Amino acid sequence: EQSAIHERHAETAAEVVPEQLGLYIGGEWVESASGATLETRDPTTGEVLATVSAGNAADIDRAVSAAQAAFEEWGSVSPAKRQRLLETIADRIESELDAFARLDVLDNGKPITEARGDVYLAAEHFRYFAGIARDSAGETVPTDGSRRVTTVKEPYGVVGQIIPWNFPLLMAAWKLAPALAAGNTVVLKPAEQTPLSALKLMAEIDDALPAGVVNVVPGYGPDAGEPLTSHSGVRKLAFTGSTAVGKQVMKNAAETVTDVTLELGGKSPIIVYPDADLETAVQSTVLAIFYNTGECCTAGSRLFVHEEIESEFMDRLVAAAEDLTVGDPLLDSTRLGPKVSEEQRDRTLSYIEKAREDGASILTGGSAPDADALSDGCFVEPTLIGDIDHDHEAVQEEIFGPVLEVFSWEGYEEMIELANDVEYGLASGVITSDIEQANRTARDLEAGTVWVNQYNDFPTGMPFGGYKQSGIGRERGRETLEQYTQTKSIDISL
Ligand code: TXE
Repeated sequence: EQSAIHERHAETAAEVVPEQLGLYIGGEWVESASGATLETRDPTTGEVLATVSAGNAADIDRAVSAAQAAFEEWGSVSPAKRQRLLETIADRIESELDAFARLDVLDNGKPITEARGDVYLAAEHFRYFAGIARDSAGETVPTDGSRRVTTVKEPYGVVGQIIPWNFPLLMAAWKLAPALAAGNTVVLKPAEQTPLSALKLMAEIDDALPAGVVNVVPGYGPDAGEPLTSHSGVRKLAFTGSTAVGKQVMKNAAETVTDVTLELGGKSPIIVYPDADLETAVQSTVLAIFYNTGECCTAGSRLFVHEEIESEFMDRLVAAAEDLTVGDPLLDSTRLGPKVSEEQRDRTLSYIEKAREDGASILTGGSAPDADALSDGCFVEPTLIGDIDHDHEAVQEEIFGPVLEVFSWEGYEEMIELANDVEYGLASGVITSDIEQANRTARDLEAGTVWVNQYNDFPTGMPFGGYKQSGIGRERGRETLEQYTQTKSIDISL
């Protein structure tokens, strides 16, 4: 019950919260210039987990200078050396797998079984970019015999990276690995809700990392994020977060003509065909909307189920949602933890409330669980909503919680039109046993990823990113390495 949860979290915090809670700049742990700090809370218990230095523009300035200084050497080390650093980082993450996982559980509230998956994927990600670090090459351009034209791929220099709170360690890995593999140096700003695993990562790799190659400045968005996006010493920006802030990042980047990679929101559809294997359909849908408590930019949050099977499918989906264990995320048996913060819980609940007021049916869930043991946490029940207009704000906007809106469909053309009728285009799911149908649907969906008969699957190296307002650029893949380099053409007169 409640006191057991508090005790378990306090004991775990004593073991895994890192000692170093400052800014990591130029290989040193320092306080913020202003002396400001921020408190990060455990959303399961509401307790303060740690007090972390909070950076502002002066700290960003220091960090950018440190990264510039480090680039002079790091920008021209051999690819083999970069490969070795990335492999070392992967090793260190793996050797601390359990501690990283428990730390992200405390800081974010995600279930431990999923947190272990994040840490494994973070290490894998560094290994993948270690593998291709040696493989970034220019080309020789065919010309007449009077000249020799070649291209070389050069790093940008200092890269500014801003990450969100839903996958604290994994998002840091997604950002750092390709930037370092390409020879850049980095200033990373973790989310104010979840700065701890990025700080632990720096502590773990400190002795292996040349000073200034990665600098971490925790802080609030407007204080530390904004100055990073407008700093003239930053040559490339990568941001993951809300579409609203992404647009601001892009505006700031325009002032300094800086390249941006943006990974923004989503409102992804799942389409279930009448020939679908119902068990696969239910499992994929559960994974789509309830994985990481719905705090996934890829969350499959609009379900289109064919009317022929709607009744049976929905019975099974409601049963599966009600079967999910909501509870202490440190327990292996838990499938749904709390939302990351009170603010996020209230935001999710207010979308549900608005839908209810406007006449939608709440098929299951719809509020905070009433168990006493969970009353200190930011929990929201797994929620399914029916009878709602597709243009309702709960359908059009990203809720980022365990909330799915359900629609039934009959005609293909109308269904695809609705599936694409949002400003986002990040991911999608298609559940069918007909391969031709799967391909046709994949062709017609405006989305950066189409999962067929599964959801939220992230094989290493598969490019990931958004269509429409879900973003610019692709992470995780071979092309990501390219996005962290610029091409220099060398034209020699013979
Ligand atoms: O996001 P923000 P918030 C969506 C999701 C969520 C909503 C709001 O729908 O409910 O956004 O979440 C930094 N300049 N996603 O408010 O503010 C901030 O400090 C530079 C989807 O937490 O976008 C943090 O490090 N940086 C998403 C990061 O941006 C700024 C993941 C993300 O925070 C800044 C997170 C500024 N002016 C939220 N303001 C996804 N795509 O996965 C804030 N930040």
